[in-house]
Amino acid sequence: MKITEARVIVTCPGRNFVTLKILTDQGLSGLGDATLNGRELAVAAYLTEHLIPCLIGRDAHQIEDIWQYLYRGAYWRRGPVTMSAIAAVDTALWDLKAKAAGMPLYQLLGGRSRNGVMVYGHANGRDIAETADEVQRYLEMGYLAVRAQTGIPGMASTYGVSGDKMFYEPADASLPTENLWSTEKYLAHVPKLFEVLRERFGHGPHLLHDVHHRLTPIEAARLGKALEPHHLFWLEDATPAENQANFRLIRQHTVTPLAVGEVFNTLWDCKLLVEEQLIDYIRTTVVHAGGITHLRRIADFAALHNVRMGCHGATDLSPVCMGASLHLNTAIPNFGVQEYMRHTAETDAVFPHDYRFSNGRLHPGDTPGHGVDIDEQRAAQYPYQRAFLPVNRLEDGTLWNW
Ligand code: KDG
Ligand code: MG
Repeated sequence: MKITEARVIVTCPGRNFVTLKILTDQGLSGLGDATLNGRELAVAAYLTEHLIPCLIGRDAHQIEDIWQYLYRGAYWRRGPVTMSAIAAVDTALWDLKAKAAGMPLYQLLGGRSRNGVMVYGHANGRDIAETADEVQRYLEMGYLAVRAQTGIPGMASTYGVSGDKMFYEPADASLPTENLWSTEKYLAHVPKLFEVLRERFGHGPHLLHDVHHRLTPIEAARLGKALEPHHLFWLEDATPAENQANFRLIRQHTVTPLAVGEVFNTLWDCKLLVEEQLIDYIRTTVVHAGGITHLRRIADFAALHNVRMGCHGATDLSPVCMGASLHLNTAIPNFGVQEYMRHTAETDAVFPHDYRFSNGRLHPGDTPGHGVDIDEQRAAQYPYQRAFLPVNRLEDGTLWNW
């Protein structure tokens, strides 16, 4: 099955998505997500200029060899732009292989290990009462796991709280918005949220929280300890993780489970965290960590160390990434949870898909491939619009982590 053509489709049905479509001499086509929020055109150019010319004429079945060719062969390894571009090629090739086999992708990855993929939704509110009502709404929709974020008194905005409850979109302006951050105000408030949630909903639902990289290691340890009575499913991105050894300090102080990795691109970014069991869930995704081929390698490595997968699934990862992720999560032994931030109706119409939500779980469907398509005519109606993620400053003006 020879690759005859590949093209990059950029579309903005409310937010930007970059999709790679690979076509073959057998008349089959495969799709891969290449979306890197706020840096979309860098990946599009990497694909068009540097990867697509190397693909034409290759055997689409040689997924591993093509992965190695694009990774080792480039000399320049790793990084979000490179790995998202490689991921798009890899995902499209797995889609093609499964279509050629006439099987849903999870069958090629080892078959079904579970009946559905537990997902968590995003509850958020301007204050604790509104967040608690939102948690209730998610539980009524059937969710078994809910992430809870709340506005902080004295802060104009914070990560994870938005006006639009179902479709949170932080890339909100054609130049970065500037937010202000106070660690003191945040640390004083967040434990109260989980106290209220446990009082109201008991210990049945899984509750999660995303710090979004804003604390230092010792502050993160303090928060983890304060949250212990409320038994979180996980505390996410408690501190930036470039220096993986920082997590030793957090781990020494708290038994609150930790999740990290949505900004990681390779196994090397998470090696120490996993090897030393400094985290409980690894959040790398199909699109930002080299596709199915590399994410499966991360999952296998994590499984050896009792770390489970908790893939990133914000709206800036397209339905193509979600479809592929659900197939992987259906097959692997060490699945934990999948984030599921719903896409808008416009996005769903551009990307018709087979996956379905029921009773707190997503089901990947059984059509051959990963089960996600693109309506190119509809996609063409939504031209690219530059959009940036915000930046964050401390109250004295110091640039901080968003
Ligand atoms: O593009 C950035 C978002 O994907 C990120 O802010 C979302 O932290 C996030 C999450 O956990 O979904
Ligand atoms: Mg996050």
